[in-house]
Amino acid sequence: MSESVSVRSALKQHNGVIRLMEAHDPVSSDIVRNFQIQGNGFQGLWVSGLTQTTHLGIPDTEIITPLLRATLLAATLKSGSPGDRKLCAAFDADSGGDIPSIPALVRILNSMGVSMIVIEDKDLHAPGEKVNSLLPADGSQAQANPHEFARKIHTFIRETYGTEIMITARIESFNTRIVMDDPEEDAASVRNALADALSRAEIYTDAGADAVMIHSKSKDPDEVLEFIRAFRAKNPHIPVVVVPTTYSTTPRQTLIDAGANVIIYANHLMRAKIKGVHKVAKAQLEINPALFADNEEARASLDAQNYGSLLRVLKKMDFENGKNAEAMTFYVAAKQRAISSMARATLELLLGDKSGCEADSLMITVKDLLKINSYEVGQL
Ligand code: SPV
Ligand code: MG
Repeated sequence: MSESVSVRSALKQHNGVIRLMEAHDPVSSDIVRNFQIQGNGFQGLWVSGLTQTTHLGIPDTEIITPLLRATLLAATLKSGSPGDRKLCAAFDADSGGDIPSIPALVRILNSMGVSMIVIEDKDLHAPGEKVNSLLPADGSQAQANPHEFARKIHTFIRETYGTEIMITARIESFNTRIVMDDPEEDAASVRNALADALSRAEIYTDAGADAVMIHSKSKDPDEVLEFIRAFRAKNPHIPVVVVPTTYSTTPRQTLIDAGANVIIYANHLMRAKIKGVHKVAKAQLEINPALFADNEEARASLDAQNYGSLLRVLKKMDFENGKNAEAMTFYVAAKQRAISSMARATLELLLGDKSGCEADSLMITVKDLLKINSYEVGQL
C-alpha cells in the first residue's frame, strides 16, 4: 500500500481521533476507501485476524502464524487508483508470534504500508491455542506473564525503529476473566481485572509500547471507560485504542470524551457481507430447490453460511456439466450487489452521528460470525 498515510499522521490530522474499519479482501478495502459522506470517511483499515481467518475458512486460533497471515495481505492492502483517498492500516498480529519471526513480520508489514501493529497479551504455547476474545471465557485462555510480554514489545520496538510503525499493546484482562454468577463477586472480579489492566498498561508502556488497546466483550462500556479515564489521568499523550463491538450502543462521543483515540470497527464488513449474501443464496434456492440436492460440498457451504465457497462450487458445477451457467451468473451478480449495498448501508450508519448500534441490524450477530469462523470451509 504505497499510497498510505501513517496512523500517527492520521491522528495528527484528525485532532487525535480516528476510526478504522475492518477489511478482509480487496473489495472490502476498496469500499472503505471510496465511501464518504460529505467528505467524511473512515481514516483507515483494520486487518482483523477474525475476519481474515473467516475469509480463509480457518478458525481464529492462531493456527497460522501472524507472519503467514501478513504474507497473504498484499491484495487487501494494495493502494487505490491514483487520486483515491489514502488510508492508514493497522494489523491485528494476534500474540505477535514467536520472537525469531518478529523481524520478518515487521519488514513485510512495513513494505505493505502498515503503520500500526497490535499484539495481544494472551498466553500461547502452540499453534491453534488462541481463543478469540469475544468468546465466553472458560479459563482455557490465560494471559501472558506481563514481563515476558514486555520483552516481546521491546523486540517489536527495536525492529520498528526508524519506521512509521506504532506498536500497540493489547490488554486482555477483561476478556480472560471468568464471569461470576453472583453480582458482588462479579463486580469484585471486574475491579481486579481493571487493576491488572492498569498495571499491565504501565509495564507495557515502560517497555516502549506506542499505544495501548483495552479490549472488552462486555455490553456495558463502564469497564473500558474506567480504564481509559484512569490511564489518561497518568498518561495524557499515549494513544488508547478501543473496539466497540459488544458495547455498540455506546455513543462514539462518550468514548472520545473519556480519552479514546483510535476506534476500531473490527468485523463489520464481514458481518454485513454474510447477511447480504445469505439472502441471495436463499433466493437462489427458492428459484431452483434441487440445485444443490446432490452436491455435498454445496450443502456444506450453505450450512456453514460460506457463500464464497458456494460460489466456487457453483463455478465447478458449471465447469463440470455446463448445466448451471444461468444460476451461476445470477448468483455472482446478485452476490456482488448484495455485498456492496449491505457494506455501504453499514458504513453510512456507522459514519453517522450516533453510536454504531443502528448498523447492527444490517449485519449477522457476532455470535453467528464466531460460529461461522469455527467451520473450516474456505473461502468466504
Ligand atoms: C479481530 O478483529 O480479530 C480482533 C478483535 O482481534 S476481536 O475479534 O474482538 O478480538
Ligand atoms: Mg484478532
